[in-house]
Amino acid sequence: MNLESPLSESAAIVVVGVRNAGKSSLINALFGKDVAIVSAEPGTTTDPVTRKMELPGWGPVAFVDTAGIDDDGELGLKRVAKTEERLASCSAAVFATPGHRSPIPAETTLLERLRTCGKPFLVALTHADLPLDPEKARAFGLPESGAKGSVPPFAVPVKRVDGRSGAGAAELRTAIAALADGGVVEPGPLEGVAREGDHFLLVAPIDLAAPKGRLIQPQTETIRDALDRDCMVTVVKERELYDAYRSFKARPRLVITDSQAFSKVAADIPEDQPLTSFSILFARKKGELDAFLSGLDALSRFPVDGRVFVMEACSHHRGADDIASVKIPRLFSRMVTPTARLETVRKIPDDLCASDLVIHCAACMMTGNSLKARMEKFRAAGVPVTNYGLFMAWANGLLPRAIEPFPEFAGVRKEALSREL
Ligand SMILES: Nc1nc2c(ncn2[C@@H]2O[C@H](COP(=O)(O)OP(=O)(O)O)[C@@H](O)[C@H]2O)c(=O)[nH]1
Ligand SMILES: [Mg+2]
Repeated sequence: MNLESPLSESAAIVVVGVRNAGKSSLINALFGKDVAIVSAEPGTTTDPVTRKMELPGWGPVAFVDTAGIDDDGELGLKRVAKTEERLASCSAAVFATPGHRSPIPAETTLLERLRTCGKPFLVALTHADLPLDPEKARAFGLPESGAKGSVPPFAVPVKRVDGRSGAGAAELRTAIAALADGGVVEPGPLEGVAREGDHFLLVAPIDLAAPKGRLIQPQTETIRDALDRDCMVTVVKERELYDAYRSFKARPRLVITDSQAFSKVAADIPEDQPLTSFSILFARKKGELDAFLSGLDALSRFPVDGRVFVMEACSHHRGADDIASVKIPRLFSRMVTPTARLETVRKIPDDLCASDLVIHCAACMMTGNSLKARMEKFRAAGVPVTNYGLFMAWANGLLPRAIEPFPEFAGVRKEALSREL
């Protein structure tokens, strides 16, 4: 099944190995159709290809084809770097190695890398239609043909597949499904916040930047999570919020807004109504809320002409009042310093070190692991980082209110108030 859902909803399983190991053929065998380019010419897979399937234990899971880890030349090294990136952000890996050829040093290095990266992985011995190389058999704990005695089993599952005919693909799929328990599974956005029967009020601005005919990822994921937890959900635009709110018999457990509408929403609901934003929910879901909160400290000691990268993870339509290129810069100049230099970027810039702060988007299209890999880069560069939602909350005077709904921050508002008094 080829599911057209955005990447972040699903885990990613990356297929790695040396050139010509049979990685692309393996993916085709797993899907039972040609999704990846197969060629006898080494170095054919230049850009990782991603396709999804539904696997027990994983739900929709994206398979990522990669270029060989032993690729060389200038372009080749770029491809290797991309593969490394994919490896850093994946949930699990399949190590593809040709069963008919002896192990080579690049494979030993890659295997060591997989062993130490802490992610679940398994070994797929491709070319199962050809005789198994004795050395490879020994390396992966398989009995050599004709050899006597037993061999110690390899630490992770080892499966043989014929990438051309697809023989062994079903067993491989089952083994990959079984990796799910050890895989990293993100909690739902309402984890720890929702109890059965709770009512959530979602504010979803439908402006020019909204995609045609559908809701955006954080909205759909939150609605689904609320329904899964047997909660009620009401969704309104900011214009209907005032009347909708007053039509309820009881106050909602939580109001969740697009952070762009924070000020209007806060003005339309009582001061003691729990309120947060989708981007704050998602920062928490991806395990980075604490890091983004401490990034806000940079605002109090921000250099007069400091530099800020406003970083988006995906391309979206930029409306006239775009959050990244208009709203955040406007608020920044009003609330922090009018002479700051803000740049909107989509990739981590080469001169990251030269910036004083990164304001990152909600990362709703990124997996927790790929956000983590990005956060590592910011840390390594010594650049503080926060996100859109927390910056907007701060700029609108809604902190700590916007984090108080989470059990780990319960009572922060009272604490902050008593400190002020
Ligand atoms: N006999 C046999 N050939 C295979 C198998 N898997 C891949 N090949 C061939 O090996 C070559 C490289 O395969 P490919 O999947 O492109 O390798 P990649 O570079 O790792 O993606 C192609 O000619 C494939 O047809 C297999 O299981 N058996
Ligand atoms: Mg390939």
